Order: sequence, then structure tokens, then C-alpha cells
Amino acid sequence: MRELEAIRNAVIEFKKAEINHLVQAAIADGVDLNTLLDALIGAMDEVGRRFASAEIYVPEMLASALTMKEALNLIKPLLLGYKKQTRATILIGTVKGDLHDIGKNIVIMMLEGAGFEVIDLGVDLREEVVIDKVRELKPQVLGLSALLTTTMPEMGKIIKTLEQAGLREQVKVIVGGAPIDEAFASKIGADGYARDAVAAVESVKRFIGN
Ligand code: B12
Repeated sequence: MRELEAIRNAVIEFKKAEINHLVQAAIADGVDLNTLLDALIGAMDEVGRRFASAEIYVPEMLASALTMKEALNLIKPLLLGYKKQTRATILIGTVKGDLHDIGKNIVIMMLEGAGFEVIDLGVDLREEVVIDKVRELKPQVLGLSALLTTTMPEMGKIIKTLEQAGLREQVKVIVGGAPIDEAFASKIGADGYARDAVAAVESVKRFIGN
């Protein structure tokens, strides 16, 4: 579809001034929100590919990320309009040393859209903060995101610390992010892994039994 192609290109070529107009036009034309999200996510994959092959560098990657965020801001209120009821509380954040939050924010949007209360702990999350918040807020689910191979081990550390603090039994831990997989999740003792935001919602529903 031509509209989606233009949106994809706007993210890849970080045309921040154009993205609002393009996304609004697509929404007005009735393009399905999930299809729109898929196009945006696909664009970030291409950005990652170009970065990995040194066709672009960090500033371009950042400019694309900002363009993506602009688009997500437009989609968010529409996704949230779907439902309003609290099924369970979920804490979510990106682990220490890691600043990537686009994927986490999409997961949050989808969970909120599915009626969960989500508390966003942000990025570069210190272990102590996670433990304190789990103790204080007693969420049913804790979601952890990591996009760097160097920050993945932080997830295991958090799970161990939860165990030591006697909090592990009260919360299900789900992990995600591009370098994470099922095998890593089970190795560190997480309760679940989801490869994308849709799967994350399904897993969380399974955890809490509805
Ligand atoms: C955008 C981006 C950035 C932006 C981040 C902006 C932001 N606010 O997020 C900026 C420019 C800041 C950045 C910086 C860096 N980045 Co960067 N970045 C990316 C890029 C291009 C896209 C990430 C993204 O947003 N993807 C789109 C989202 C939608 O996908 P996602 O995050 O995977 O999320 C989905 C799933 O994984 C899942 N999910 C995600 N989180 C969670 C959590 C839970 C609980 C669950 C269930 C599911 C889930 O659901 C999401 C939605 O479907 C990736 C390449 C890539 N393709 O991943 C590189 C990439 C992750 N970055 C990389 C690198 C190297 C860096 C830097 C070290 C570069 C540098 N030299 O400075 C720094 C590190 C900064 C830091 N300390 O974190 C490498 C990592 C390599 C590695 N193996 O570790 C990658 C893979 C690029 C590459 N191909 O080399 N980056």
C-alpha cells in the first residue's frame, strides 16, 4: 500500500516534519492500526539493518527513533480507546544500561489497550528500584526489556534479587527485546518470553488466567 510505504520511508529517512500528516491521513483513510504498527516496526528493523552495516550512524538512528515516537503518539490514544477496565497491574521497564524504549512503549500501549493497568518504570532501571516497586505496588506481572546483548544479563540479576528478597513467588516475570529468546528466558528463570507486543498481551492474559 502506497500510504504505508510513505510512512515506512518517513521513519527510515527520519522525515519528522512529515510523519504526523502521513499517519493522520492513513488513519483517516481507515488503515488498520495494527497494520500501521507493523509498518512502523518494520521500518525500525530496516534502520537497525542499515546501522549494523554502517550505512547510517547513531544520530540517524536516533532521528528515526524520534520520528517513530511521533507516529506512536498519534496511534496511542486510538488504541487506548478500545477498552477501559483494569484486569491486573503490570510493572514494566528497560534494564540498567539500556536506553531503548520504543518496543517497551509499544508493549505498554497494547497492554493498556487490552485493559491492564501498566506502570512504566522507564529505562536504565536500577535493580533496587525494581525490587522496591514490586514490594510497594505488588504487581501481578513484571515485564523487562533489553535491546543490547550487554544488558541482557541484568534480567537474570533482577530475578535473582527478587528471589533473595522473598518476592519471586508473588510476581510473574516476562522478558522481551530483540536479542531475547525463549531459551534465554528459561535459563534465567523468567516465567515467560514474548517476541512482540501482541504475544506479550497473550502471555500476560495466560499468567493471570483470563
Ligand atoms: C532505535 C535504536 C536506538 C535508539 C533508541 C531510541 C529509543 N528511545 O528507544 C538510540 C539511537 C538511542 C540507540 C542507541 C544505541 N544502540 Co540502538 N538500536 C535502535 C534500533 C535501530 C531499533 C530498536 C527499536 O526501537 N526497534 C523497534 C521495536 C518496536 O522493536 P523491539 O525493541 O525489538 O520491541 C519489540 C519486541 O522486541 C518486544 N519487546 C520489547 N521489549 C519488550 C519487553 C517485554 C516485557 C516483552 C514481553 C516484549 C518486548 O515487543 C516489541 C514490540 O513488538 C535497533 C535495531 C533493531 N532492529 O532492533 C538498534 C540496536 C538495538 N542498537 C544497537 C546499538 C549497538 C546501540 C548503541 C550501543 C550504539 C552506540 N554505539 O552508541 C546505543 C546504546 C544506547 C544504550 N545505552 O541503550 C544494536 C545492538 C547490538 C547488540 N547486539 O547488542 C542494534 C541491534 C543495532 C544493530 N543492528 O547493531 N539505538
